Amino acid sequence: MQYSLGFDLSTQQLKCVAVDQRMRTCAEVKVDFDADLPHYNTNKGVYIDGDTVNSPVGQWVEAMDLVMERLVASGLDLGLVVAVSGSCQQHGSVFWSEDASELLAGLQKGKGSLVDQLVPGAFSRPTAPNWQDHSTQKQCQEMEASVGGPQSMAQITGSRAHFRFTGPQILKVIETEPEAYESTHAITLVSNFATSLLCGKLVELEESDACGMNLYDIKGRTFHKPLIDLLESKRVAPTGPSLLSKLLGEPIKVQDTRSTPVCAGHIAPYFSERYGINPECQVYPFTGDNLATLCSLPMGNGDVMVSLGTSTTVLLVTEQYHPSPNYHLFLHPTIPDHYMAMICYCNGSLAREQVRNLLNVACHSPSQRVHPSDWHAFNDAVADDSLDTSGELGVYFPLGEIVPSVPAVTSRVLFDRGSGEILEHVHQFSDTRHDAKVIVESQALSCRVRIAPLLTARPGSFHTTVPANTMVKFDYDSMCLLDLVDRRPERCFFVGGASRNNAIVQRFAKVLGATEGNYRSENPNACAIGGCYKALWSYEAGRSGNCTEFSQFLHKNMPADDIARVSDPDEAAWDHYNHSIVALSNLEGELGKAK
Ligand code: XUL
Repeated sequence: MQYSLGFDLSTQQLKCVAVDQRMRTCAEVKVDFDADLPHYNTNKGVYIDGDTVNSPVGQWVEAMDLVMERLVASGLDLGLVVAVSGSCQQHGSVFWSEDASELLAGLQKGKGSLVDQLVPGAFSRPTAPNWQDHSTQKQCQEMEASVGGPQSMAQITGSRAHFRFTGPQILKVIETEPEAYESTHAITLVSNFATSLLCGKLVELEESDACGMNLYDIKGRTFHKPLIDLLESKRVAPTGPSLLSKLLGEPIKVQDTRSTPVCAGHIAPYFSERYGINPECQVYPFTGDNLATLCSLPMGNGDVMVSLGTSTTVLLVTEQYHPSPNYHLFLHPTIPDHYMAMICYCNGSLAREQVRNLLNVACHSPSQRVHPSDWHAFNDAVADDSLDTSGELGVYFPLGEIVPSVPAVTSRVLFDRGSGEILEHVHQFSDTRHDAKVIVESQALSCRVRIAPLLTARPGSFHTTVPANTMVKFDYDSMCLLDLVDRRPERCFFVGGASRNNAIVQRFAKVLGATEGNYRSENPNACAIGGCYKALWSYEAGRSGNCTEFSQFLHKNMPADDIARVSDPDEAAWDHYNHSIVALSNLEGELGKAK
C-alpha cells in the first residue's frame, strides 16, 4: 500500500486528504483557522481593514504542524506516503526575509515547532495579501495603462488587471511599504509557500498559478519584462535584490509531453523525523485552488465544469488561447499546451432564491403556505418542458454583474423567435413560474455564449429560424451566430451546492448542449483531491518513466462512483435554445448602453 497526500490551504482552513493507489480516500483531516488557532484573531481566516484584506502567515505555518499531528492521529501510516502535492488560494503573496533559506534548510525536530523556527525570522512581512483584497485600484490602473489597456493586459497575462492579482499587490507593497519590500529576499505565491515549507527550501513559482499575477507572459512563457520593469521603476531607494530575483527567477514550467512532471524535492527531514512521513516522499509543486479543482476530474479539451454556488463559476479546459478582459486564462497545470479558462459570475443561487421566494408566495394561498426556501414549485417550473418560455428572456442581477459588466438590474423581455429582435420590455411574465424557468435558462445561456469562443468548432446542423449569418456580440467578442453555435462543450460537469438540484442541472445541461453528456460530482474536497491526483500521477510517471496524459490517467484509475452521469446529449433541446442567442445579445447590448 502506498499513499499520496493532497493539501488544500484555503482562506479559512488547511485540509489534508490521503488517497491510495486506487484513488480511494483513506484519511481526511483539517484545521479551521478561526476555531483551531483563535490566538490569530482572524475572522474567517483573514484580517479586514476597509478595502485591505490580509492573512497572517504564522497561522498557515502553525496549521501545517497541527494538520500533520491530526494526520498521525487519524491512524494513517505516514511511512507509506510516497508523494505530496496540493492546492492553495490563488494570488496571495508571502514575503520572505534574507534568513529564510537558512531557516528552512535548518528545520529540525529538536528545535521546536515550525512556528518556533520560522516566525518571525523567515518573513519580512507578517501577513500575506489575500485574494479578497480590493485596495489596489491605483496599481491596476497604472499597470494596465503601461501595457495599453485592459485588452492588452488580458492578451499578455491571461486576465485584465484585477485588485487581487499578485502584480498589483506587490506594486502596492513597493509603493506603500518600501522598507518591508527592500528587506524582502523572496516573494512566493501561497502555492509555492506551501511547497517550500514541505521541502525545507525556497521553491520557484508553479507556472499555472503564476498566471494569476498579471506579470506572466503566457504565450511567451516568461515574466513580461515591461511589467517587471514598471514595478522595478517604482522602488524609491532600491537596496535589496531585483524583483525577478525575489520571484526566484522563472517559474517551474508545466512539463511538455516528452518529459515527466517536475518534482520540487524530497520532504524536509523535519517532517519525517517528527511525523514519521517516508523520507523518500516526493513533493510536487502545489498549484492554485481553481487549477487543482480541474485536476480532480478527468477533464480534457472542451470539457466544462459549472460550479453552481452563491456565485456561478465556469472552468473549462481549452487548447485555444483566446483571452478576454471578462475572464481569466491560466496555463493548465498538468496538460501541456492547454489552458484553464475561468469565468466568474456574481449572480448565481442568490438570484435564483429570490425568484423561488416570489414563486412560493405567488402560488400558495395563506392557508397552504410553504416554507420560503422550499424548491418544489421552482423546480417543477424549471423542469416543465410544456411551460412555453420560448419567446421570453430575462436578466436577473440582484448584484452588479461581472459578465456582462453591468450594475444590478432585472429586465424581462419578449422577443421575436424569427429574428431575435426584442419586441417588448415587460414588468412581469404571465406568471412567476415563467421567471423560474427563464432565470435558469438565461443563466445557462449566458454561460453557453461565453464559453463558445473557447471551444473547438464542430460544424453540425441547427434549425433556428434566425439567419445564420446574423452577428452577435457578447462583451468583447463579436461573432457570427453560425460560428458560435458550432462550438459546443464535450462534457459538462456540475459541482457546487445547486448541483444537487436536478431540475436546475438538467435545464443547464439542455442549454449548454454538451455533445458527450453531463455529469455531477459532489466532492467537498475537490481541491485537495486534485492535489492528491496530481501527486499520484506525477509519482507514477516518474516511477515508470512513462507519462500518461493526465485526464486519461484519471479516466483509467478514478473510482467510478465519484462521478454520476446525469443526462445524455439532447439535440432537440440544444437546438431550441439557439434562437435565444441573438435575443440575449440584443438585451445585453441594451443594458450596456444604459450603463
Ligand atoms: C480566483 C480567486 C479565488 C481564490 C479562492 O481568482 O481569487 O477563487 O483562489 O481561494
